[in-house]
Amino acid sequence: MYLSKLFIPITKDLPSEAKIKSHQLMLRTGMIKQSAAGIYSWLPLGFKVMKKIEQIVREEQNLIGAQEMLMPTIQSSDIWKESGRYDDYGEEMLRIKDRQGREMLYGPTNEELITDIFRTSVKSYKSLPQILYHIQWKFRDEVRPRFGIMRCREFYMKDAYSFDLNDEDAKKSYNKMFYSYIKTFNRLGLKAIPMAADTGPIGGNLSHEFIILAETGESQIYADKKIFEIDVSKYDSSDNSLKKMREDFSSIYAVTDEKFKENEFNDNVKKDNQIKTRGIEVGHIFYFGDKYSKPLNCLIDNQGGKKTAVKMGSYGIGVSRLVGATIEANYNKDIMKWPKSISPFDAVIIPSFSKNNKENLEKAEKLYKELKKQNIDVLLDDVEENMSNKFKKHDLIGVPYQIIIGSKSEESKFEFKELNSKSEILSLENIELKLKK
Ligand code: 5CA
Repeated sequence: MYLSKLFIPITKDLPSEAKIKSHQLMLRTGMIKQSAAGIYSWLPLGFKVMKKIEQIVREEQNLIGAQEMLMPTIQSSDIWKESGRYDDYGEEMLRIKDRQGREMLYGPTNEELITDIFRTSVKSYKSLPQILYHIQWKFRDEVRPRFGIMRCREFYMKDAYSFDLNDEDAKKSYNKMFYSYIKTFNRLGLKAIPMAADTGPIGGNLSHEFIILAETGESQIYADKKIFEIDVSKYDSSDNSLKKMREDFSSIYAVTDEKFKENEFNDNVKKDNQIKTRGIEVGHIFYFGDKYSKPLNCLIDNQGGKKTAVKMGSYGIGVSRLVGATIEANYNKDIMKWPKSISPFDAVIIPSFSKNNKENLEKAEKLYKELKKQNIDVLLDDVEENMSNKFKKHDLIGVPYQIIIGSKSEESKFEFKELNSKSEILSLENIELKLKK
C-alpha cells in the first residue's frame, strides 16, 4: 500500500475526552472515528489491526477444538424472559420493538441464545463435550462509555460456550480455555495475568479475569511478581497438565480490588514481590453449571437415560478492546511499536526525496515490488515531506520495521531499522529473512 492512497485521516486536534494514550493515538492516526457516544467506526488502519487480533483469537480457539459459528446481533426477548435475565439485566440492555411490536434486543452476550440452539439440537451425553464460539458485535448501554474503544457501547467480542455432562468434565473445558487464553495473549505480545474474579450478571461461582498491566486500566490489581515466572510452554493439552497449570496459577496471589484483603496480601506476598498497579481486563471466563440450562430446559440423557441439565461455561475476549489495550501496553515516550503479530503492516519503506530528485522514491518502489512478491505486507511512504516529519508520523503509526532510503543506503543495501533500536545496513535477502522470522 502506498501511504498517499491509504485512507488514514490523521487528526491533530484531539477532543478533550480523549484522556488516555490509546484513545488519543487511535484518533490521531485515524484508526477509529466516533459516530455517537461509545459507538465507533473502524477505519482501515484500525480495522486491519483488529482483524489480525481476531485471527489469532480464532486460531487459538480452533486449536482447543472450539467450533466457530455466528449468531445474530438482534435477539428475541423471549429466551431472556425464560432465563430471568430480561429484567435483571437492567438499563445496560438496549431494548427494541419491531414493527409488530415484538420485544427484541441488541445482544449484550449470548448465553440464552446458545442454550436455545443447544436444547433443540442435542439430546444425548454422546454428543458431549462441545465448545462453540462466535466473534460478533455486542451492545451494552454503558452508563459511562469512556476511553474510546476500551469501554464503549458497541464492541467486538469473542464469546465461547462449553457444554458438558457433569462438573468434572466442565472444569476440564474451563481449564482448556484458561490455557488457550494464556497462549492467545502471549501471541498478541501481551502478558495477561489470570485473576480470580466475581461473576456479576453472568453468574456462577468460578471465574477468572485476564488482566494486562497498564497504569490507565480500570481495575486496581494486587499480585505477586512470581506469577510472571510461570512458563506455560511446560504444560501440554492433556487434562492433568491443564489442571496442574491452573493450580500453579491459582497458588500465586493475584486479585482485583473486589477480592483484595490487605492482610492476606501482606501475609502471602513478600514485600519485594508485591505488585500494586492498575490493569485492563481483556478476557473473562465463567463456569456457571446449570444456571441457564435449568430454566431454559436444556436437558440431555445421561448414561443411565436420566434427563440432566447440561453444565455450561462462557468465555469472553474483548477483541476490539485489545486494540486499545495493546497500545496502552506498548506506547512509550511518544513512540508506538506494534507487536509484529498484529502490526497493520510488516514494514514501512521511507525514502527521502523531493520534487526535483525522485531517485530514492524510484529505488523504494523497486524494493516495494520485491517485498510484495515475497508476500510481505509493506507500506511505502511516497508522501513528499521532510524526513523528520515522516519519522514523527511513523513513530505514531507504529509499524515496527522501517527501511530508510536516504544517504546511508547503498546500491543493493538498505538502512533497516527496528523502532527503538539502532539501524543496520542490510541486503534485500537479509531484510526478507528478518521480516519473515
Ligand atoms: N458472556 C461472558 C463471557 S462470553 C461475558 O460477556 N463476559 S464479559 O462481560 O466479561 O465480557 C467479555 C470481555 O468483553 C471483557 O473481558 C472485555 O474485554 C470485553 N468488554 C466487556 N464490556 C466491554 C465494553 N463496554 N467495551 C469494550 N469491551 C468490553
